[in-house]
Amino acid sequence: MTGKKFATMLLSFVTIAATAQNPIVQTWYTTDPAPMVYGDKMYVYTGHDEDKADFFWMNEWRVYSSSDMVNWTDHGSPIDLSSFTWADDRAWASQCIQRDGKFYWYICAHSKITNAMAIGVAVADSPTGTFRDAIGRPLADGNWAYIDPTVFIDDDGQAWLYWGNPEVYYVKLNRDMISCNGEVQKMEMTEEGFGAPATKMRQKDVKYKDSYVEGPWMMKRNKQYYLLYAAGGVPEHISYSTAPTPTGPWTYRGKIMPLEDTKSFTNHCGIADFKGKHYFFYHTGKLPGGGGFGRSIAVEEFQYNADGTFPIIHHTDQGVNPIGTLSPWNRNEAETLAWSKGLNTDENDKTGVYVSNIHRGDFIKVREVDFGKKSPRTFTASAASALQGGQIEVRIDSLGGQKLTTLDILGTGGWEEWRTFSGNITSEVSGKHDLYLVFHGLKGPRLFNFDWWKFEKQK
Ligand code: FUB
Repeated sequence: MTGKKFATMLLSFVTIAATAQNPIVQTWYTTDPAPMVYGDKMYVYTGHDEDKADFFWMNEWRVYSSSDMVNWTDHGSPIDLSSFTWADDRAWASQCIQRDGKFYWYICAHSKITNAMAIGVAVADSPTGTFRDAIGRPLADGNWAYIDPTVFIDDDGQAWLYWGNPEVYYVKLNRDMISCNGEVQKMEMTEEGFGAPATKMRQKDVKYKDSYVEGPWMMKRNKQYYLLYAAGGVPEHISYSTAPTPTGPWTYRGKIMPLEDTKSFTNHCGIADFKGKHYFFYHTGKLPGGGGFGRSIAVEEFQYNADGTFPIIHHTDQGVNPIGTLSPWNRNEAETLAWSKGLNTDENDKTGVYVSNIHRGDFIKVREVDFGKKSPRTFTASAASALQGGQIEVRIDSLGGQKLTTLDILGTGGWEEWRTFSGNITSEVSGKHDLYLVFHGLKGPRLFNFDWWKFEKQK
């Protein structure tokens, strides 16, 4: 890419930042979103495409959460391939579910036992971990079709696990969620059920309505079972089928997210209801440098049609509206953000997750920061720098908006040697604003790492 083309691309990314909420994570490429509501938060479990990948070379899974659907907190990578002694490659799609106070995270990965793909499960006491392999071996192993698990607990308490490319497999789970009740079954893939019969039954000269590919998402609504999935081959769109029971017979219902220029030839969806709204998660290739192997998760709000069918959902840059506010008086993690440019996150056992790879001109945008009636007196940030540090310029409403202060960050003697820095607020602010933390310093080197920030009120 020429320098001019890259500069133009970056400029449009910064311009989009004025309004965009999609992709919802900008610090890493994230894939295959699986939403889960727990408590007053929406969690999203994702895969992670490596930078500059030329295949789905994926090593870890990640977790994000939000209480307002616009500011997302990065909880890092609680599990990776090394969490499963039997896995050695392809940390592909996954889904987590809560039962009896424990969190079960179903994943797929390449198995070194069978040299094929396998489905595994990790368990934790909290939605963000610490997760560990629940059984030390796969739940189902030995088939290249064993990818993309989706888990679902029916109203009668029966848990079901589904997965598969290019056909759907399923099994009942025992109440413990970590063992199977019976043999793995293959779903009957009929033309009526999925728009085309199973791959080997298809006739060359027949143009089918649609076809199941991968990425199933199982859910139930008003006594009806819904199976959503990536469809149509490469490139993929999202379609769905419904059934009166969890195993069929299925009726093909049509497309949900048709083919659009998302810059990703795969798509993968997940649905969750949160605070009275319906959300559709999916992925695109729309971060700078992204594409088919550099994907990013996104979300849209939607309404079901009156008859319970899905509407057509288009991908947008705008994403969803905020459904909450953020208090500036709390300690806010730097990795809780609505938009950012140029940054990554890192983590260690002591600090947890923090914002890293900060260079001059990078920034964080935090939405819906509610100062109420009282203007703050000081701004405090925790940062660390093995070099000379830099500055955090604190602005509201836009990148060039009203400046509240400029905070000097000094060298602290190490990238994880944290110190707090405070500065006086130099102009008045009240009410709800988007907050911009803009990073300045020497052009070129990394400036500092950033762990958290807060404002303090006037006495
Ligand atoms: O992310 C790797 C693979 O790409 C997933 O398992 C598929 O669903 C597709 O999104």
